[in-house]
Amino acid sequence: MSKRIELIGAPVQIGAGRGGCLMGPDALRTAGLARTLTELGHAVSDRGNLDAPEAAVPAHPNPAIHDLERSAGWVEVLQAVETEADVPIFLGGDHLMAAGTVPAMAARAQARGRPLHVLWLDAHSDIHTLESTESGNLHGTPVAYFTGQADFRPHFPAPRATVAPESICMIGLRSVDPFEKRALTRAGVEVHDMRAIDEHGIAAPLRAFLDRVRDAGADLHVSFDVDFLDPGIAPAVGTTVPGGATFREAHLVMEMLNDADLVTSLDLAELNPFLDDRGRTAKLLVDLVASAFGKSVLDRPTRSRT
Ligand code: HAR
Ligand code: MN
Ligand code: MN
Ligand code: MN
Repeated sequence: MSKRIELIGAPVQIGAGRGGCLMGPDALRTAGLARTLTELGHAVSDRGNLDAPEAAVPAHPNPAIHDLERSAGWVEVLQAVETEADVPIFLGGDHLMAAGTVPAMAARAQARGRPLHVLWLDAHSDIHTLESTESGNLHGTPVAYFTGQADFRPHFPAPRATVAPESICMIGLRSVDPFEKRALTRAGVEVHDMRAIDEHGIAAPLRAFLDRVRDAGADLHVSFDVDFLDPGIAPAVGTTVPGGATFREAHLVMEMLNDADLVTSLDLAELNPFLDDRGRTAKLLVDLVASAFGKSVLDRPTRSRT
């Protein structure tokens, strides 16, 4: 089915521990994202890259935190995004972007009278608070922020809309700090770590979650962190963790998302082109997005609807 897709560049890089994500949106464009989606029959527009000023916010007592003013600026700018598209695709940018995109998409869903569910594909759970982060890299905090697990004010604005933790499904986790383990349990987030994927496969938990999204009549935001993938196939990320999703596991997730036809927005986060190997990670991401928007082996879904 043809969709109106809008590409929105979010070149955030101060949430990560090293530079490079700034170039993510342009690497995805260079790898042919718009052309690929157009060839699949979609109506694609490109808003270009957003920019964010530093916000005037008080310092935080946690001395590890860096770039708080610029981070707060990005959260404000991204939260304010409005779009007419069926599916905006936010081109990151490190994963701090989700502290802006998810509240923006939750507000959009709310305006349509629908809840927002979030599929979080990541090696990490990113549920640190401003108090608990030891690295001070705020890309490790968006989930705590947009679920309202912690009050980030007066450093960040209040989220425009929040997401219920039970409406989040995380797949791919394999690097979770002790504080985060407790936070995930306390909040009641659905979590499928790589151990569970090894044992049961990736299709069963995803199918169950998609059924839940459909039954809830919810919008679905997919937040795709490049480190969800195994570093052997996706080297262009600052925080590689061995044992990630394989090529076929990742494509299967995307193909199932296409078959379910529930996705209403997507983040592509943490691509660091400075670390890439002749654009191969950027190209893989474009291929994965193609699978999520209709590319299939045959001219019909391989498998019927979930
Ligand atoms: N838990 C670690 C920290 O707090 C790493 C988390 C962020 N890394 C990411 N996010 N790439 O998914 O620093
Ligand atoms: Mn992440
Ligand atoms: Mn990650
Ligand atoms: Mn940590």
